[in-house]
Amino acid sequence: MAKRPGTNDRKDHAGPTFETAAGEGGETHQLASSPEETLTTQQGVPVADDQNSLKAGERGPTLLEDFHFREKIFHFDHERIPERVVHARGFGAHGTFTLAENLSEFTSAKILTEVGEQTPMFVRFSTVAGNKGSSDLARDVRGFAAKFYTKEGNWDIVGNNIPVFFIQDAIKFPDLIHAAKQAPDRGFPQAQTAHDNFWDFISLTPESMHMVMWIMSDRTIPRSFRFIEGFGVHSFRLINAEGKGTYVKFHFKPKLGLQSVTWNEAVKINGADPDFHRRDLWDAINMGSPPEWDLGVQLFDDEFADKFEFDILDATKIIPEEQIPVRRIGSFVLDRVVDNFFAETEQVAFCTQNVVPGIGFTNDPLLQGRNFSYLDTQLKRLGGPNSTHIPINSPKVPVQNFQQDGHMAMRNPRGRVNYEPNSWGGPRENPAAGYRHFSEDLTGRKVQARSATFADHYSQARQFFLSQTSIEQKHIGDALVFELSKVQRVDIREKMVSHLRNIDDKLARTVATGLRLSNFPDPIAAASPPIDLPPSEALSIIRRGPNSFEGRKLAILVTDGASAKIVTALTKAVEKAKAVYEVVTPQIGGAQLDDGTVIEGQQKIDGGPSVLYDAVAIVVSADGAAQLAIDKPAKDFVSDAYAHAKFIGFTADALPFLEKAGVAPDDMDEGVVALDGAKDANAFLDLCGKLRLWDRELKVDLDAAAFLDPLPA
Ligand code: HDE
Repeated sequence: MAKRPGTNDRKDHAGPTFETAAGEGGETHQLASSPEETLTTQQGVPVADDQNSLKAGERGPTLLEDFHFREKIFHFDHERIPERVVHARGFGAHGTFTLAENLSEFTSAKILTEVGEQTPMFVRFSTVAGNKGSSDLARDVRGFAAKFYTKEGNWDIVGNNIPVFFIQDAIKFPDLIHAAKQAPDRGFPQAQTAHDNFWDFISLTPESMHMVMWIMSDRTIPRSFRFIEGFGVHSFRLINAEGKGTYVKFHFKPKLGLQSVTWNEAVKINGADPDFHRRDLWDAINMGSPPEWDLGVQLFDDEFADKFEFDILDATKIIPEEQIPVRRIGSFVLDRVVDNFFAETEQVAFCTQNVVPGIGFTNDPLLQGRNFSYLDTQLKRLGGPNSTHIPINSPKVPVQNFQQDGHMAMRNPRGRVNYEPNSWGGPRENPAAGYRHFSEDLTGRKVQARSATFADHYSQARQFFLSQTSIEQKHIGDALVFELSKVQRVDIREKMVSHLRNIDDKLARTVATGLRLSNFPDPIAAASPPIDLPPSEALSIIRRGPNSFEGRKLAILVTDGASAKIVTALTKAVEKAKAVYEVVTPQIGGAQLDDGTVIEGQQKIDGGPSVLYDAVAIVVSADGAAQLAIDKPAKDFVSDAYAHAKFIGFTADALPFLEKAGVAPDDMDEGVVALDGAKDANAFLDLCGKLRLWDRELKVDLDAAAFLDPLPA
């Protein structure tokens, strides 16, 4: 396994590859020497000149007769399709799901009953609010949509990395998304919720308070797609061979554990590498460390549903894992990047209604609305009813029906018959193998109403907050203060604090202090008074931390004359920890170590700030330290790593540089460690497995004051 990212672009492209040609003169111009290499038009006509359009004289007007020029520009003009109305920015990869446990007691779906069966799949991760070109580290929910190409057709779990949602009824979705995305008059702000419209809508929507706790937590600034959970959110239904139904919630659990960055890092990563998450997944897969998740299910019946404190049809509620454990029934690995981003990641079309026999729906009003929405949106986005003809959306089983024609039809049946029943032959219904909807008794009047069982908006929000470690609670407070400080209307800030008073009074006071509210508002009247629920460990990221540096990335900052022995020791320790490293140098050409060898740099210091890494090692010579001590990006490299509570290793010669960067001997804690030899390198990597030294954050953050000492009760 290669241990260093950045040199891993695949060389095995299928399809044509071209040498680029220079302009006038053509000294570097490579010409085709065989028909296979020959550039053609879309009609297959060979092209002789792709550098100059046809003109009436060298300085004359371009002629309409130039069909190659016309076709090339025409095609370019039509390259874009509408971006997704939500989840526009995404990144996908292929993988395989393997079933480990037979669920035939609950479902007839082959993918969930044939142990050992390997099902190909495609996953698209996304942010929700930003446009296609927005930055990866926006504070936002991450979409986690999976398409399983099963033997019985395609099954999609169109999930998120948060198990609840903002709203209870799909009719509010356009309002939520309008409020979150850029304002219609000015077209900004995008890819963020820190603005008046979003918090105005939220402050008037008490049902979103549980989700607010999740989005203000570190879950919305993940370190990598590889370190996020996924949730199907709604209660779905499994249906067994006898037609019996069992409720199910789907979970994806990352094998490398959960991890997030800090907000200050997120802001800086967006500048340093707006593609941070996509690059991370691309590198991990291409370097042979493909990420894996377990597929888990929470299974329950009507008896549980009737006695559970909340309505299982309410998508603003979880079922705590302590109440119904997550059964891990199989796992999936994402081990193949796409060949073409547009063809696969952009054109993939998910739909909650893509289910296979044995898997069905419940009456969750959010799910019901989604079931309508997805097909509709694909029609707009992909331009016609034939999006299943695109390879990424095509099932890997035969498709046989009498649907025909339409834009870009690629799957065109042969023969005379295109209706059913018919006397000619062709595909027929199959009552034994075909999809059967769950047979459910339904009665009721047509009403536009919300069930009273959906009325408790604060209890699980409170449970989530109280289940966090204190540093995670601080981050929730910080995020609320940050977001509400960008809200101009004081009444909206106050209204949010009124809601927080129903969740946790210390949190409400911390936020009020952080905002310097002159008045501490009363709690908002709750439709249903909050109840106290036991905390759930599974809700905290840090409590479940992996305690391992596996899959993480170390930066080794190296100058000329640095110790070759320490660099080698570190790279070996990284390999042992199943992690990766990058060498950061003052110039990209690399650095000459004290044994005369030259080490290649993957990043120049100002292009590789420490926010891009999980831990840093400063391996420099005395001269190197003196040079770095005057360089602002080099000093930021150290001071940011320190402020972001990261583990820092250093060689003795680095001390004066560290001091200039604001890490004086007095500031050194157990997270800043000297590297003298190979043993130290191994111990340092073990320490890095803790990922952060969170206590340090309280020393270096002004907002800690509001957290430690909020308004008196
Ligand atoms: Fe979606 N959602 N959504 N959503 N959603 C879309 O479909 C919609 C909701 C989710 O990578 C759209 O293909 C409605 C919850 C993901 O391609 C659209 C409602 C959850 C993706 C749509 C919701 C999701 C989408 C836009 C409220 C988590 C990206 C483009 C009832 C469980 C899939 C598209 C991808 C995409 C509608 C709420 C997840 C417009 C009406 C809750 C991961 O159809």
